[in-house]
Amino acid sequence: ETIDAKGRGAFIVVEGLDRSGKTTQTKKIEEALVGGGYKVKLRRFPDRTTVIGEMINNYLQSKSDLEDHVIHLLFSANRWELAKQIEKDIADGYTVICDRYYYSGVVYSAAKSNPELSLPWAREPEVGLPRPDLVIFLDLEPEVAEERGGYGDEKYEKREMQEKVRKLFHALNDSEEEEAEDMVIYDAGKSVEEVTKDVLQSVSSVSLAVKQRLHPELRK
Ligand code: FDM
Repeated sequence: ETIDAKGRGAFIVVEGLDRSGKTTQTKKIEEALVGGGYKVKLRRFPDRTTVIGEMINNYLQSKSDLEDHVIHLLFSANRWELAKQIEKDIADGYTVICDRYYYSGVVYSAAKSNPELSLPWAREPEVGLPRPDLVIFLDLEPEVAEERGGYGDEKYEKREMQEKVRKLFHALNDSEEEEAEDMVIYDAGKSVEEVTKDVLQSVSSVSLAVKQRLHPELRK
């Protein structure tokens, strides 16, 4: 008899700057959880496979130019169009590991320093989306990111932007907002193995807490 048959899965988000090893660590978390007998689904935002995702992709590759509020709302709409599916997967017992989520959404838009697009404005469209059980922020100095082979050539992969984004991630983590409660910061400047070790400590305790039904409901 399996008492966990109807238990929900955990919702885990990995956030970070470009080159911080998000994608690598997401895969490591998946491996560890699958090894521990958990059912896992991976996701990433932006999800470029939808119609909205295609518009975002064109913007990031500078094939189209969009007004700051418009692209912000498209990133948010891209989460909303997949929110029900994420809720369903979690209810079905899958642990969902997500490479970027609304923390990137808020911080990258606010980093543009458009006086008409403040951080509080940026948060508003995200209200009501499924709230993660854990957000891992992989922190990296932009200098180290550049040593790691430099950035790609998408829209935001510039030193100045990365520095602002990093400051805003820290500001969000130091704020009174609920985002701060969810976030754990790890130094992504260490070796892949060391970062994985750090990250898995948080992941294990959160997945176990969810499995033991200490947090029965997914929050919004
Ligand atoms: N990004 C990502 C945003 O500006 N807003 C968002 O809501 C999300 C999810 O898109 F520069 C930015 C962050 C990054 C770019 O992300 C593409 P990936 O992880 O490199 O695909």
